[in-house]
Amino acid sequence: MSQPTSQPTFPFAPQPPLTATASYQALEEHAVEAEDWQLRSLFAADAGRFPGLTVDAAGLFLDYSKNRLDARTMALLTALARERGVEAQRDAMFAGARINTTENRAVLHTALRAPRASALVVDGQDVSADVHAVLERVRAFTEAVRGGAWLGHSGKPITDIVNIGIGGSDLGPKMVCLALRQYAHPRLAMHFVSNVDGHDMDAALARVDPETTLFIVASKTFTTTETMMNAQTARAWFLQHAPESALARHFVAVSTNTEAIRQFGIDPANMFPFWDWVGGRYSVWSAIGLSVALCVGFGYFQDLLAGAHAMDTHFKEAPLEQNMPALLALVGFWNRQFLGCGSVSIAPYHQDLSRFPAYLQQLDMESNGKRVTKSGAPVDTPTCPVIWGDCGTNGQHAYFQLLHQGTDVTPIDFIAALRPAHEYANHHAALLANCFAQSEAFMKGKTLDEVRADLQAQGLSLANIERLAPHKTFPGNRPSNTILMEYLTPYTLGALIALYEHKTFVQGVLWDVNSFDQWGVELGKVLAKRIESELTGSALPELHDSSTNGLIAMAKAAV
Ligand code: G6Q
Repeated sequence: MSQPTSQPTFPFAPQPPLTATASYQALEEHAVEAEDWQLRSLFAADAGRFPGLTVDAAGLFLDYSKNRLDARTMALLTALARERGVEAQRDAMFAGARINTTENRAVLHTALRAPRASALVVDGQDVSADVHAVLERVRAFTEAVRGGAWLGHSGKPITDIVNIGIGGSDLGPKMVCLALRQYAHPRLAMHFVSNVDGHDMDAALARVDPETTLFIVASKTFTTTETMMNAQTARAWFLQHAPESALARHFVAVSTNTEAIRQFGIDPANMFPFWDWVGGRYSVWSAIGLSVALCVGFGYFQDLLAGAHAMDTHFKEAPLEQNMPALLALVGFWNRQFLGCGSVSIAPYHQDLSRFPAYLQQLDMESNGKRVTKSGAPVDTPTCPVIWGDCGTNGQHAYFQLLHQGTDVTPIDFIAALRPAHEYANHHAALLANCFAQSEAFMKGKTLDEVRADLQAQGLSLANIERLAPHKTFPGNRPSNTILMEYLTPYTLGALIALYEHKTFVQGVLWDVNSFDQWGVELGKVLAKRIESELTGSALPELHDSSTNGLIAMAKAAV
């Protein structure tokens, strides 16, 4: 890629405010009509609702029928997507246009999972050739480490991999290694250190042996404070046990910054590069996925890429009406804009996806947690909802209470595999039963009359029935999506991640925000630098407010 120039080359004219568009106004009118809709009635009135509001793609199945919408709602939403230029902007992203306007960068994570034959050339640079050259190096390295040809300095095979990175250089690799633990190499234990909190590094170092540990310093910029401090600490720890000449067998780096890697003391031959057009939270497909490739092997890493590519192809080619990422985005947009839902809960009914909600939290909230449009004007509607969640069935015994009976309506994405990777068939039946029962319960609820009838059948007195019935009533009519796959495999996981990436992209286009920058993380970093020097130096904190001054004084007194 050529260096960014000062002038963005994004080819689209500024968008009108969302609320000024004809299709948004049509949706506002429709939302008034839809206000009293009950999901129970929508299902009762239409036997074809399930086949009509479901879609298959890339090994995934999406059921969005348990949302408070109908075919007309979807037609209006797809009209809005067209009016906002979703298809043209999608094509611009795939072609390498600099759609990240505030950083003047292309957004090409899709090129990382495209076959070599796709031959994508951007600004005269053969992107596909660059991507596949690095993939070849990842293949050779992972085969050497996994096969035992790559030895530690004292001649022993590697047993532990410590990935040092944060944010996009941590969340993706960590989530994927956990999700694909069934495919992991039996000799290799994976560790992830991200937090600048020394407890994180301390816990990892306590579990590994310097003779058989490989550290991967994963940082796009190679300047991130947390990662640099963790990498220095790991290096110093390692050098307490081994000579400097041993570093090359135990430290590799993944970055775009060769010079900083050289200065750190890692041999550039042990550096796996990527490019400025890979955003941190979209980087698991790049060499940032080195820990994944080491864990599951290059073949399965390629399957992960292939699943994502299959979803890319679907996203690029399917009409919006049958386009899974677009539909997921439009349904979420409807819930956010017209039902006023301020948060979305992610509920994987698969223990190995336990880190998936945290991964999506960054993907969605760092991408679309914005309040100005691409041209800098305030967005005239709410944008990204809060994303949170945890595994089913655990969540059912904790916060599902609020989801069922609380005052806020929170849409839920249920995610499950139809077949397990274990042999405990009774567990799997119970798991799926809970998943489907929850979405049914959120949809149907339980009316006051139904509760009364139940209590009466149990023989309660009238007084007790009236006392208890309001507490046992469920309003229902609460929206959810269900995403199913046959098995959780590298391929279906790749498709699932890409599904949410493109969903995020489509919503960003609807709101007209730049989904690919993250200026909101900067201010705290700058202030932390200043406070760190006050904590470690002798300077008295005088520049802050009384709260911050007081807290700094307490920390200094505790030293
Ligand atoms: C993601 C963000 C952010 C980034 C981290 C780590 O999109 O940009 O989470 O990944 O701040 O950055 P480095 O990889 O440069 O250390």
